[in-house]
Amino acid sequence: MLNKINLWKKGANSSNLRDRIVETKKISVPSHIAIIMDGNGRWAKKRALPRVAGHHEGMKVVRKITKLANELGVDVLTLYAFSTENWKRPKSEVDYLMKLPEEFLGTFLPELIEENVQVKMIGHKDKLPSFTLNAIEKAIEKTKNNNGLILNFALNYGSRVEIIEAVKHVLNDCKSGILKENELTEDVFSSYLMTSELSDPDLLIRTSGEIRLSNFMLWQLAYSEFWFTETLWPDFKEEDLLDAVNAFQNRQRRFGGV
Ligand code: V07
Repeated sequence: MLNKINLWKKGANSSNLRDRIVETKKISVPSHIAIIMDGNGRWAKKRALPRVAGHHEGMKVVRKITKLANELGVDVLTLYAFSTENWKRPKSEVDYLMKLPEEFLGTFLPELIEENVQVKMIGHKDKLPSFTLNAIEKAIEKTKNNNGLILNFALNYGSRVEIIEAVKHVLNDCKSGILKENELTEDVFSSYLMTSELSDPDLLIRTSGEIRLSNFMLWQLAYSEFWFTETLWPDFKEEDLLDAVNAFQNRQRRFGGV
């Protein structure tokens, strides 16, 4: 079965894609997939388009990949949409990026509700413009009772700040006696992070050929499998997600058995 998965040809047609989905679902699928969606600007530059055209194209890929992850039975899909470092980009680009959550949800929220997807967010809400935050909070509220895929957007997220804030919170709880020093375990510390309700990612995907974490989920990715591709995010296809999941499944088979 795994050999078959490895033999799928490039340039698959749609019936081939359906077959691959069926085969992939026969083996355990990662419960939590996290993706650093990189290469949108480069995609646009290659086409002599403004960078924001790449972000817009990337947004459509988010929809496609969410659908497939849900279909595969993935429990959590965390997408790094905007880092705390991204504020340093030109104002016009930041302004455009801040409009994408509203546009995405304006177009796709009815479908997400229909597909039983639950929208969540990690990151600091304070710096986000109110129209961005309102759109996201409305989506979180409208999908809070759904129990399909959790679509978790990391927005204005930075992992070191997340860890520092968790440490401060731990110190406070120790001072006030809610927590004893010797009760602080890895699991307890995890419960102080923004991802407290989520399992750690099993698989991290980063597109566009960069081999680094860029301050993304440093604590949570301690035991995750990493999968990197040269493919730019706007070019990322369903087949690429299946390649990543199949690679994860092959590694589990080889190293997980003991
Ligand atoms: C953004 C598109 C994907 C490529 C990476 C950068 C650009 C979807 C969202 C989003 C966020 C929250 C939400 C619903 C949708 C988004 C930003 C950028 C800032 F509740 N795509 N996308 N947000 N890009």
